[in-house]
Amino acid sequence: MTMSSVRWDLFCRVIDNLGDAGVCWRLAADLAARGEAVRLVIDDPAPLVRIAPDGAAGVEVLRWRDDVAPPSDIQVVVEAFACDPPPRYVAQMAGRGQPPCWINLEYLSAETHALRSHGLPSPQFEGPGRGLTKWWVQPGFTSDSGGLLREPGLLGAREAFERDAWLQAMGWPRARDERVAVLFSYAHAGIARWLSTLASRPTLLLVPQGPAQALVRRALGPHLRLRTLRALLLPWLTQAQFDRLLWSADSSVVRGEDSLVRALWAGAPFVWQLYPQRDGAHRRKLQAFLERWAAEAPLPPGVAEWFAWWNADAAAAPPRWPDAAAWRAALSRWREALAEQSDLTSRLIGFALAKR
Ligand code: TRH
Repeated sequence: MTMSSVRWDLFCRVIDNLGDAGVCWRLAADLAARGEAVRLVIDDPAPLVRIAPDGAAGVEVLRWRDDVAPPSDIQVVVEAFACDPPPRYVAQMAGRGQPPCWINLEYLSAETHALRSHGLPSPQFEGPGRGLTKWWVQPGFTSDSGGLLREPGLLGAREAFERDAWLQAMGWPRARDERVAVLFSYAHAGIARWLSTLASRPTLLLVPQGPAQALVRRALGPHLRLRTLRALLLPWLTQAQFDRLLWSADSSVVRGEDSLVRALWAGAPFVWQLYPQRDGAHRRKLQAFLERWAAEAPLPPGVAEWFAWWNADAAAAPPRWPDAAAWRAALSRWREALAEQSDLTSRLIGFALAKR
């Protein structure tokens, strides 16, 4: 810890999949790279073993325990996705002469009701945190939200990236005429039909770990081939490798909020398959996302249909592939506008400083 660094505790509960740990890890590593002192308190470190096996300088990972205590010089406490730090920890925060700034970091959303909650205080009138204020930070796509994670230097590294050299180094070389597609999805009833449309042109399909691997194997058979399509089922990648995988793609399918943001920064046409919710909340969330994008750059014909298809339950035939150049251009316009905004970590640091 340097003289000027601020001490942060981040709390994370892994509910499902990789996204909770993925977002918390990126934030922890980004804060530490900027000189902050960070502890990540997590109930299940298993996802980190896969996506961040080497850790990061300046980040200490602690297993969640009810008796974890705030360090004496704690200044900011972030609970991810309203995960409720242990009551004893909260009581100890409340007992401090100068309590730390307490932030609840929400799931990324473009929905208006979510945006309205950004920056709001939640005074604690009862319970172990009585007397404290918890502040809401809502990641989003506008300058009046919490913003998006974007580490310093990320876009420069993406610009300088050479995909064929990287694919070769990873052991997945591309034939000269092959386009590259990435499939990081949940299950989908129409996946075999989608694969069949991909097979109309020479394609290298790269499939990261997850349920899509079994679906692809079932649809393509043990040789993982269909006409001019060949698929590779990938091992676990670090987050830095995962980003580069998306940078290598001519198009991709991504699923949770973290891979969505990474696909945006990658800049190639992509479809976002949201985690399906019984009450259809994911459809409203998708709609808000598409409307936000369209407010920055009109969506080319067919793009919204692709997003709808990937978020539908039925095995209907996939829609016509939209014009890739128009799709990329519409994405670039939004991406450029987003890149002009400050990033989530900078906003969090500023927010915590202002509230203390
Ligand atoms: O894993 P996800 O589907 O997580 C989702 C979201 O968090 C969503 O909000 C939640 O409701 C739902 O789970 C239950 O997708 P997401 O958010 O894209 O996170 C994936 C993370 O895993 C991302 O940080 C990239 C990382 N990853 C790697 O780093 N290496 C890999 O090999 C793979 C497969 C993933």
